[in-house]
Parts: sequence; C-alpha cells; structure tokens
Amino acid sequence: MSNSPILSETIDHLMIIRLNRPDVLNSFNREMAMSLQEVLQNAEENKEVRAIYLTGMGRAFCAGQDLEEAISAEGPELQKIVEEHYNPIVRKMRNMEKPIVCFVNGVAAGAGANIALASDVVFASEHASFIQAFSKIGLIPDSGGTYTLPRLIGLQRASALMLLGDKVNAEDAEKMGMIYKQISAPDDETENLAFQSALKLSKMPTIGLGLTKRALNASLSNNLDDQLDVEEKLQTLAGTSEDYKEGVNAFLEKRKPEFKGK
Ligand code: T3D
Repeated sequence: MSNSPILSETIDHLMIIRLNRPDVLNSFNREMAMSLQEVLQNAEENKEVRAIYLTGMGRAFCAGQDLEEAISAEGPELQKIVEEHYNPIVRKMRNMEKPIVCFVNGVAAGAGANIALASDVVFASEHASFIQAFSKIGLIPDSGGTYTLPRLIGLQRASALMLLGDKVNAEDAEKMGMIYKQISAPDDETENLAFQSALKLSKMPTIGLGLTKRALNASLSNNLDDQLDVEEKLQTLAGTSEDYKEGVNAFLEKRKPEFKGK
C-alpha cells in the first residue's frame, strides 16, 4: 500500500479518493491538504471522471487538522492553514460540477467533519461520528462549517454542536439532516450503498447533475424570484446536452439510456 497521504484511482467514470494517514486518524498536514487539492483539480479537469467517492483509510474518516503540525514551530501559521489548505478544498468541492459522494467510515472531527459535509451526498457508517472539535481547543469552526452546518440542521443545533463540541453519532446525524443516510458497512466496501450510489451517479447525465449542483449552490443565497431565473437559465442549458436527448429517446423507446456525460 502506498505511503501517499491521498490515494486515488479511477474505475470507469468514478474517481475514488481515500484520505491515507490512518495512524493519526487521517488528520490533515500540509502535504495531505495540498495533495487533496491536486487530486480534486484532476477530478474536475478530467472529462472521463463523472463522479467522486471520498472516504478515509483505517478506522477514522478524518480528525481535522494535524495538531502536532499546527503547534510545531516549523509548521505553517494558522492563517495559512485556513487560507491555503482548507478554503481551496471546500471551494473546489462546492464549485466542481460533478457529484461528490462522501462515505464517512469513522470519526470525522474538526475540519474533517466540515469537509465531509461539503460533499453533495454524505453517507456514514454505523460506527461513524461527527465532532465540531474546534471549541475544545479555543478555535472557531472552519472549512465552511459555519456556513454549511446551520443550513443543514438549523441555527440552534449548529450553535449547540459548535459551542459544546458534542459528539453526534451517525444515527442522530441522519435524524437531524446533517447527513443523507447512516448505512451498514460490509467488509467489501464496494458493496456499500455509498459506493453504489457514487457508481450510479458516475453513469448518469453529468451535465444535468453539475447544473443541479450549481442551482442548489445559488439557492443558498437567492430569493425565489432570482432562483426561478437561475432555473430557467440552467434548464435551457441542460436541454442542449446529448444526455437529455438520450434520456428522452430511451424513455420513449422503452430502453435503458446510455448516458455519455455530454
Ligand atoms: O491551526 C489549526 O489548528 C487550524 C486548523 C483547524 C482545523 C481543525 O480541524 S481544528 C480541530 C482539530 N482536531 C481535533 O481537535 C480532534 C483531535 N482528535 C480527537 O479529539 C480524537 O482523536 C478523536 C475524537 C478524533 C478520536 O478519538 P479516539 O479516542 O478514537 O482516538 P485517539 O486515541 O485520540 O487518536 C488516535 C491517534 O491519532 C493518537 O495517536 P497515538 O496516541 O496513537 O500515537 C492521536 O494522537 C492521533 N490523532 C488524533 N487526532 C489527531 C491526532 N494526531 C494529530 N492531530 C489530530 N487532529
């Protein structure tokens, strides 16, 4: 197994990305953050890649910032960590017009939790948990957490979790709408619902999915009137895709569609 902090491989049209520093619960050092940025950039640019599956190696998803690095005299300054490590990752994840499915395989703490929640569809293993760990060490939530979490679960719950730093198990995370689904984790990961969903998305009409993501992003700051305009514009665009024609023709001809992501 490679020592690289980020492992990536592409199967058909699905890019699989694994955080790989299991001895420190996949916490982020600079090398891992930069490497994740590079892999996400490749995923965005490579036309063959039509969906992304993100998970962690070992028993954790990600324990956030590597705190050894954060306090070491040679390590990057705090401002640099946020500006150069986490912000570009979250911007790329939200702006990339390809679906990102995250399988939270274990604990997700600090930046690790908020990077998971920046994904489009979040599944979590029954052994997973989410901790807004920042308050426990005197920091504020970053990696988009103060934007994403209140929108997912409401201001009251987000405030409580961010101030108290309480651990939320996967079952409760699903109940409160923080994640899509808690799932069981079979030994063969490719058999889990998260992986199968990512695989399914990688074969669906990529342009339509990307434009859906764009519309959802816009909805977070638009009023209804502006959002109706966004839908009109993006629907017109989606209607020019080859996959739209294929979808309609396949329906009318009563056959399975073959989408090409074009
Ligand atoms: O400068 C900045 O910090 C700015 C950036 C901020 C972004 C952030 O993410 S801030 C939040 C940072 N993360 C945390 O505060 C979480 C720290 N970790 C934990 O609270 C616990 O490890 C967990 C609750 C996540 C899991 O607990 P547990 O009991 O399952 O595991 P453990 O025994 O604590 O950890 C296992 C090993 O991983 C252990 O090493 P050892 O003793 O086996 O050699 C532990 O030190 C290491 N580890 C876990 N988290 C981190 C870590 N090492 C470095 N950094 C970590 N974040």
